[in-house]
Amino acid sequence: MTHRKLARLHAYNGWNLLFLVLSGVILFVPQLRGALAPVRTPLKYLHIGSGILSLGLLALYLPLAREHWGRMRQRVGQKANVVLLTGLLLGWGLTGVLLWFNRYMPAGVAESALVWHDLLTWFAVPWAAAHAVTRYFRLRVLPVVAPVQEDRRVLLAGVLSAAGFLLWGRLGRGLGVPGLEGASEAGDRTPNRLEPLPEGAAFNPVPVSDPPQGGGGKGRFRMYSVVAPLPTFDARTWQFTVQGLVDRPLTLSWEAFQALNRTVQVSNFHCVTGWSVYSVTWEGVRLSHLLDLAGVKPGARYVKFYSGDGAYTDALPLEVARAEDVMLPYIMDGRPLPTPLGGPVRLIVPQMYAYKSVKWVQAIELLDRNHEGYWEVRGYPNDAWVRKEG
Ligand SMILES: Nc1nc2c(c(=O)[nH]1)N[C@H]1C(S)=C(S)[C@@H](COP(=O)(O)O)O[C@H]1N2
Ligand SMILES: [Mo]
Repeated sequence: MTHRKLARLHAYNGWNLLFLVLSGVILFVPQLRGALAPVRTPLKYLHIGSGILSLGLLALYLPLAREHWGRMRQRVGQKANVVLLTGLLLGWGLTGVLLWFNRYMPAGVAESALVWHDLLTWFAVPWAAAHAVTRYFRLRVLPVVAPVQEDRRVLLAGVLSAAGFLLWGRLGRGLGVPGLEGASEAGDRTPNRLEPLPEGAAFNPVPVSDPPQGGGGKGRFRMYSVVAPLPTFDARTWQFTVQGLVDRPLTLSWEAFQALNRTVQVSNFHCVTGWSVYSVTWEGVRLSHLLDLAGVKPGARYVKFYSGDGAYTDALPLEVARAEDVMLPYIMDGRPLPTPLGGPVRLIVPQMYAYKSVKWVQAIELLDRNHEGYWEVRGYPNDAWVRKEG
């Protein structure tokens, strides 16, 4: 009886784990953000639900564990699998719950939870694959296996899994999968290695600070874009416009934009998915300065931002838009803002989650009503205030 129960639990757990890993990887891969944007939020909740289910299955296993353990006797490999899986599920569960509620956690806690959640996944994927393959052969092809042989097989699975883990790390890095880099560098807060501006980009040279400002951000940006390939711009045709409820609509060339009063700030950057970059030095134009130049009409209550990628928008209430630290930087850590991170010019709203910080921003519009941004209409909270720092 127990045996059948165990077999059923094992099957449910296997399928559930497959869904967890697939949905988790889909949520993680930056290149899928645009294509899967409409289902991102529902998928996240399915993933959370599936995670809760896996903890439920673990709870159902507990009363059977003692008998199961006794039955395994000398099969060290099997025992190791059980311990490993239990550890994985508990680790995923704990970090998953922290991530689920990351908006109420200090940023450092959310960040570690994210790094560990990812690391456990990169370990589990090759292990589960190796386990599934060896188990398939054991059940179908080699029905009678002496425990010793079986242990060898499990050992092989372990070795394969470790090899896969390392290989994936290499591959992931090669493919520029950002989480892996973030994970391996979360401990040492080295300055960002900046990518140079793309060949032929006519935005060089930006008159960077002399001497360069800032000691370098701590942490790593995960490069996000909802469009692919990334947009490109040319300094000769690039324009920044201020329109809507203003006295003097503005159209600024790249030269004119750089001629605006420049300010510097050091601030932290938080993504709502849990990662952060600390102490980034941003240099550029204060949004309130631009608003004053254009002259905001009395009826205006919101500022809408348009990205030059043609897809991404967001908006801020006018009071927020006028805050000291809301700015349009084009220099980051003393160097021209790299194109993947929103260069030549992006928006920065340090006190809100970074989905408000529109990249490649090229136009702003003063409105008398709110505009729901790209991610807000796709399920991100309208309240983007960061509650906790640390
Ligand atoms: N145009 C545009 N701006 C954007 C996004 C985007 O996909 N496109 N992603 C937002 C989100 S969710 C985050 S966390 C930050 C990420 O900034 P980064 O790509 O420089 O790391 O940009 C924000 N601004
Ligand atoms: Mo984000």
